[in-house]
Amino acid sequence: MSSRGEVYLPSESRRSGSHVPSMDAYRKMHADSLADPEKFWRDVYRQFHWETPYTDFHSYNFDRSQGPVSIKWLEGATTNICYNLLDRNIKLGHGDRIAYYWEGNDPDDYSRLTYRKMLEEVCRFANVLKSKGVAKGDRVGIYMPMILEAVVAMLACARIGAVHSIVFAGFSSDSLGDRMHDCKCKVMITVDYAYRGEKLLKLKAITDQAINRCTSLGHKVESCIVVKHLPRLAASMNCTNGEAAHLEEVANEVPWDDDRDCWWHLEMEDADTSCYPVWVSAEDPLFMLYTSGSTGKPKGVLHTTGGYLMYAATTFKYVFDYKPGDVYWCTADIGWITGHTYVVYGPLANAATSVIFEGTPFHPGHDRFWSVIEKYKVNQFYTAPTAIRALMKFGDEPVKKHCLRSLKVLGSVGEPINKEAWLWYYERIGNKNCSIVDTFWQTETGGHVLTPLPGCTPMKPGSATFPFFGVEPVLLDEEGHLIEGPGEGYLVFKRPWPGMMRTLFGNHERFEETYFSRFQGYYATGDGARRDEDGYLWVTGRVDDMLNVSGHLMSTAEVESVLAEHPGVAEAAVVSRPHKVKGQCLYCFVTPQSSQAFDASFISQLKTQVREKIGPFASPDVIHLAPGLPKTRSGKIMRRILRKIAVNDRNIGDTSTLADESVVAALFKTRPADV
Ligand code: 6R9
Repeated sequence: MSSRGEVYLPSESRRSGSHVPSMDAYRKMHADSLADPEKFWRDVYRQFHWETPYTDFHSYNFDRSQGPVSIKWLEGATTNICYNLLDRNIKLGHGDRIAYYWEGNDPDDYSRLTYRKMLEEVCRFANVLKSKGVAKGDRVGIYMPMILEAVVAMLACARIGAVHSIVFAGFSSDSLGDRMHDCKCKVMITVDYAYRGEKLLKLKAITDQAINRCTSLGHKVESCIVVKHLPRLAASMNCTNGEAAHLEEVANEVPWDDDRDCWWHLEMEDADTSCYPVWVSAEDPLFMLYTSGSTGKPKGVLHTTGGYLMYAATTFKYVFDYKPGDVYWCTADIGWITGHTYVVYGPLANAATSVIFEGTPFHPGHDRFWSVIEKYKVNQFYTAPTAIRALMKFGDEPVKKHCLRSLKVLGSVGEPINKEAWLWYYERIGNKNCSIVDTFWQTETGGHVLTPLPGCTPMKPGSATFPFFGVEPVLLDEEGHLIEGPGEGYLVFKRPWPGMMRTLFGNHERFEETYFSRFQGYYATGDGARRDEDGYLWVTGRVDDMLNVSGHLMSTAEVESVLAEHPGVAEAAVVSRPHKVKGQCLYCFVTPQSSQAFDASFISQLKTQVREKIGPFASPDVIHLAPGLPKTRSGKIMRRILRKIAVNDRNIGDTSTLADESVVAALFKTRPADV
């Protein structure tokens, strides 16, 4: 590859072989996809099995003044996504192909699964779900680590038309319980224990607490299916006799309710290995996935079947330039949308071979990612800027220990990637020979919406470049006027693409309010973006009260409400502050009750409370004593000023709307010494 100033051009050899060989080809395909969507997507549609064909290709309304917002693709068509991912690929002769190489937390713990074996397991588990009374449309909760059973569980749901609702296994029991209650899930699937790095996680115990919370909120989970994971982990761990005995003891201590709980392996023993797929409508729900909302309560983003299948398949193929025989690895957890679309649905729709990894980048050494790439000869690697930044800290030595020559495409997702991290990824990991795909998208978008294409798009470090096929981004100013040409504004989309969400579970009103009320006729992402002179788009980050810590999106409101629950807290306000590794971190201003001492124990109680109520990734970095908070005369907290105080920037701008200006000086005085 060569670089021209800030632009990095794909090399000649890479260009000739890629699915989209040039920018001219990209521009034509993109223009065609907008001019005649039916023609464009019909070619994709034809690759899949539809039990009945569509009658109405596509209809939508983004404009609330014209009636309810609605998005529909392939109405009249029926299909089954699990059938398309497994049975169809087996019929095409890919039965013996490896669907997943599974790599455990411990390097000695690994296995693999072919497409044929995967189908067998999925059918068996689909039958288990049926035996628990799960039927089409029922919600099934999943709270699991990155093990093959998690994928099996997802596809088993899809096979019988049930809707999976996965909660990341780093969320606390309260967060899990609230989500179970919101989606009214009938069955939960979890594991006894899991290891993350050196830490033992008691997932079944957390699930039990969550089920209790859910019951107290008025919804009863009928069954809980538990994978016995710890004993097999222990077997591969090279334990001393003493450690092994201890783990066995722990394994036997799993909390249990005989009426509700059952073991996965025992249920699977007698289950039939075939299960006829349930044909569902293209617009029937496939899954829901919670994402943070700026008012605090998480939103159950709902995705449907037909359009999502086409979009996951197409983005995977083009954005990773996947070719048969390639080995692809996405490090995202299945608890996030990236894990749904680019660990499971996209790769399997392309009969791809993937690596699925249960561990962390730091265990047993800081070279774990690079050693896994070498071990499986990974061709496409997809991870998050926060991981890249964390690994950069250890320098080049861990990288140099491994041969990374198999790599062709390097992906980034979750937050803007800073130039320094981009260059390190490009030079040290990709050896200046790989395309970097900085993919911008959201839980709501279902798949990539802004992204370079490998071997095609000249790259600029930090820019997500151009829209994917079928996507029409627009920048708007405060008043909703179009920004054409170079400029910065609100990033919105003018029309739906097939993989976009359809609604928020059980709350279409909130769906319309959140995404379609700020600008009439547009889907608002909540992000800002800049367009440069060459037409490249640069996502600048959230424009609402959301923050992105290590790629985990959360709202300031949700953290504030947890802090406010502490009896010693009178008021709390949370803002984000830039962080070298995490991208952003939580900076919390807390006004204690007059009787509450602001001491180390109080600070640690507050931090623990946030970890326990939301999850360890939400742990605040700073708790700042706030004698008062800067407010407008109407009582609104001025976060703009708090963000300045958090970075010790005294240039706070206009303060004319402040009710009490002395508050600001007081806050600068109480800044903790060590931040
Ligand atoms: C896929 C995912 C969505 C938010 C999104 C934006 C940020 C994601 C990005 C990016 C800049 C990128 N984001 N990818 N910002 N460049 N390449 O992350 O979904 O968890 O819903 O987060 O993440 O702020 O709005 P989700």
